[in-house]
Amino acid sequence: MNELISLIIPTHNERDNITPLLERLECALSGYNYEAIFIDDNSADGTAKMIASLASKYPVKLIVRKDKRGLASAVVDGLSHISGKIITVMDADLQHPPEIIPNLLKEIEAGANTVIASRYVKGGSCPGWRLSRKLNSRGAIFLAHLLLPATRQISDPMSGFFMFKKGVLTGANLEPLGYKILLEILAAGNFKRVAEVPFAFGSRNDGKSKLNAGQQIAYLRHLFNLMKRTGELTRFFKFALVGASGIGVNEGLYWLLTRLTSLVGSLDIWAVVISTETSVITNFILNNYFTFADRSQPGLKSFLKRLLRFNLVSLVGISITVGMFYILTRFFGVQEPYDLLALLTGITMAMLWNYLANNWWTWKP
Ligand SMILES: Nc1nc2c(ncn2[C@@H]2O[C@H](COP(=O)(O)OP(=O)(O)O)[C@@H](O)[C@H]2O)c(=O)[nH]1
Ligand SMILES: [Mg+2]
Repeated sequence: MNELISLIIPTHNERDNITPLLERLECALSGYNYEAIFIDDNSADGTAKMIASLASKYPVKLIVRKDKRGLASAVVDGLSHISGKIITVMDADLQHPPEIIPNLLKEIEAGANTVIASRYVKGGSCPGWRLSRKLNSRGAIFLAHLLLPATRQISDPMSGFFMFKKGVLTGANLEPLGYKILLEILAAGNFKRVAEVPFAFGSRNDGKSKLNAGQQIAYLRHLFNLMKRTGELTRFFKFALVGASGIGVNEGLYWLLTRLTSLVGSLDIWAVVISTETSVITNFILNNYFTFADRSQPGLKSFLKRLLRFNLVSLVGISITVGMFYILTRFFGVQEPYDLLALLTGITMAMLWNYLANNWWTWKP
C-alpha cells in the first residue's frame, strides 16, 4: 500500500520518548509512506525542540500549542494538519507499539474503515496493571456499553490507539472533550465496519501518565454529553413518558373493572393483576414502536420474544419497588408521611432498572 498514512501523536512532556518512537516507527513502517504529526501542548521539558531536531531525519510535522487544551483537542487539531486519507492516532510514550500498525493497515485493506488496537480482544493485554486500574478501565468500558449501546460491539472503545479512514469523519461534528477521543469518533463519526486488533499495552519507561481523577469526572460528563448528542437521552425521556402513560392505563383500567363491571366483585386483587398486565402490554407496544423504533425487528416471533423479556424485566422492576419499600419502612423505620418517599425511591430505582435492562436485553442493538 502506498497511500499516505497520517499519524497524529499528542505530546506533553515526552522528550525522552521521541527518539525511540521515531526509530521504531521508521522500522515498523519501512516500505510505507507516512507522516508523523506531533501536537505538543507547550511541554516544559523540551519535547518540541527534540521533535524539531529530528525533522530532517524523519517525516515529521510539529504543531506547538501555547495554551494546553488537552488530549482530545490535540487530536482534533491534528486532524486539520493531515495530508493522508488514512489516519492513525497514538500516544508518544511507547505504550502503543508502532510494530502493530501494519496489522491495523491489513484490516483497512480488508474493508474496515475503523480499526482499533485493543487491549481486550483475544491476544490483547495490559501487563503489570494493578487490580484497581484494571477495574477502573473495565468499569469505564461497561458504562460506555450501557449508556451508549452503539459501542457495545467494541471491546475497547477507550483505546487511544486506532486507525480510520478520513471518510469516517465526513459531516461529523467532533467536540474535543476529555481524554477519550475514540469514543467521540465512534459516537459522532459514520463508521461502518470496525475491526479490533489485539496488542499488549506497553509500560511507561520515561515521563509520567497525565491521567488523574479530574479526567475521570470529565469522562462521566463526556458520556452524558454523548448520550445527549446520540439521542440516548431522548430515548430515556421517551421511556419515562411511556412509563407515565402506563400508570394511567393501570389506574384507569382498575377503576373501570372495580367500579363499572360486576365481573370482579370483591376479588379486586384480580383487577390489579389484569390492569397491571394490561399496562405492561401497552407500555411494551409503545416502547416497541416509539422509544426503540430504530431497533425494530420484523416478525411475530421477535415481537413475542421481546414481549416476554419485557414482562420478565418488569417483574424484577416490581420486586425492586416492593423490596425497596420493605427495606426502607421495616429496616430503616421510615414512617408516614415519608412512606410516599420510600415508594418513590423504589419506583425510581425500578424505572432505572427497567430502562437499562430493556435497552441492554429486550431491544438489544
Ligand atoms: N498535546 C497533549 N498531549 C497530551 C496531553 N495529555 C496527555 N498527552 C499525551 O497523550 C498521550 C497519552 O497520555 P498518558 O498520560 O500516557 O495517558 P495514559 O497512557 O492513559 O496514562 C501521551 O503521548 C501524552 O504525552 C495534553 O494535555 N496535550
Ligand atoms: Mg500513556
